[in-house]
Amino acid sequence: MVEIKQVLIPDIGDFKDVPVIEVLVKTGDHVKSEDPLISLESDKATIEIPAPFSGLIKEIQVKPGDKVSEGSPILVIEVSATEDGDASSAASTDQPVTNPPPVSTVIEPKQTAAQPIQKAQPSLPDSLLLDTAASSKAHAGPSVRRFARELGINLGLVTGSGAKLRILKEDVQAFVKAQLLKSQRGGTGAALNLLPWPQVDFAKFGPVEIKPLTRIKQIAGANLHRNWVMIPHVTQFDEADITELEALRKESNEAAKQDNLKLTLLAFLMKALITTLKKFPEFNASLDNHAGEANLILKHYYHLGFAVDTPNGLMVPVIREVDQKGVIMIAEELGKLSALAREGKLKPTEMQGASFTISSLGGIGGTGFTPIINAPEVAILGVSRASLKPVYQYQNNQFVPRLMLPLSLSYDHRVIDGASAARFTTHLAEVLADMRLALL
Ligand code: CAO
Repeated sequence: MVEIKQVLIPDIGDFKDVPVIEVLVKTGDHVKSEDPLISLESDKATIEIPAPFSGLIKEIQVKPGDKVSEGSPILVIEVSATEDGDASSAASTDQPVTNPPPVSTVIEPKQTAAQPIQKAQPSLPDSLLLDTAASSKAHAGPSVRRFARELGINLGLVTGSGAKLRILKEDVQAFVKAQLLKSQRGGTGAALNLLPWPQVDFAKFGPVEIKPLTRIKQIAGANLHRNWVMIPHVTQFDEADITELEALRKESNEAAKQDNLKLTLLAFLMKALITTLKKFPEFNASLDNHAGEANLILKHYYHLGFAVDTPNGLMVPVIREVDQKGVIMIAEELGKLSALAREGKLKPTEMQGASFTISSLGGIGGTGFTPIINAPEVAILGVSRASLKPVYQYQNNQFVPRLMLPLSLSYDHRVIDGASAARFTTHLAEVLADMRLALL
C-alpha cells in the first residue's frame, strides 16, 4: 500500500521565518528516515530537518531563500508500507505528519539584542554580509556556498572567476581580503591593523594531513572568536575548600546508586552558584549596548549553560530554572543533557536561554584556565581539577590536608569590576565550603 504524506517543519524552538539555505533532496529521490531534507540557518542556528520516515520524494515545496516556521510545509513523500514501519499507523489519519525534532542541530550561543553583535564579520560593512536570497541565486557549488555562509558573506556580491563565471573559494577569499583592506584604509579606527595571516606550505617541512574542522567547531569557533575580540575579558582565580562537600557527595552517592544516579560535583556546584548569583545579580545579566545607550538586563531567571566536550566539538546545553531544583534533579538533567549532546541529539530549545555558563574541566585535569564568555552573558565560571593541598589553619597553628577546587571566573570588564569579581568568587568559595549556606 502506498500513502502520500505531507512533511512539515517541526518544533524548532523560538525560531520563526528562518531562511532555507539548502534543499538537500530532489523530486524522485528515495530517502530513509532521519536523512537530512533541508538546512535552515537563522542568526543563531544551523538546523537540518530530517525525514520523519522513509519514502520517495514526490514534491518539493520550498526553495533556498524561502522563510519557514514551525508547521510550514516542506515537501511531500510517498511512503509504502513495506519501507516504513510507521506507514500503516500514519495511513489511518488524514492529518499531515510532522517530523520528529531535528537531530543534527548546531546552536550558536544566544546573542544580545544589539544588532551589530549578531553579524559574523563585524569588521565588514553590513551591506556585504549574508543575504540569503541573493546568495542562493549566485553561481557557486555547495562547498563554496558553505564557505561563504560560514564567513557570513553575500555571494551575490562576489564575482566568479571559474567557468561561466562560477564563484570559486578563491574568489570568496579575495573578496573578503579586499573588503577588509578597504575598511582598514577607510580609517574608521574600528579595524585592527594586523599583519596578514602567514601562508605556509607546511609540506615543505615534513608530512602533513589536512582534516576539515567539524561544522560544530566552525560555528563555535566563529562565536568564540567574536566573543574573545569584542568582550574585554578578565579572569579572576580562586580556590574553594570542598573537603566537606566531597564527603557529602560521596555519602549521597551511596544512596543515589540505588536509583542508578550519579551525583557529580557539577550538580552541587550549580546549586552553590545560584546562591552566589542571587547575591550578585549583575553576573546573571546581559549588556544591551546599542544606539548609543548602554543598559544592563538583569535576569530574574536562573538557566545555567554547561560546556560539554563531544566528539564533534563543544556544545552548551542549558538546565532551566536551576534555582527551583534540588541537587538530585540537577544531576539527572546534567546526565541526560550531556548524553544527548554527545550523541548530537540536543534540540535547539535545549541550548537556548542560558543566563550564566559553567565550563568544568575538573573531570579531566588542570589547575586553572581562562574560559571565554558565552555572549550575551557577562561572565563564565571555569572549574578545574580539585586536589589535596596543605592548608594552614591559624587556630590550630598547623597545616592540614584539604581538598581544594580551583575556580576561574572570566567576566566582562565593561559590566563587572575586579572588586565585584573577587567578592563573587570569595562568596562562591564560602558556599562550597559550607553548603548549608545554599539553604539559607
Ligand atoms: N575535581 C576533581 N574531580 C572531578 C571534578 C573536579 N573539579 N569534576 C569532576 N570530577 C570527577 C567526577 O567526580 C568523576 O569522578 P568519579 O567517576 O570518580 O566520580 C570524574 O571526574 C568524571 O566526571 P565528569 O566530568 O564525567 O562529570 P561532571 O559532572 O563533573 O562533568 C561534563 C560533566 C559534561 C561537564 C563533562 O563531562 C565535560 O564534558 N567536561 C568538559 C567541558 C569542556 O570541554 N569545557 C571546556 C570548554 S572551552 O573549550
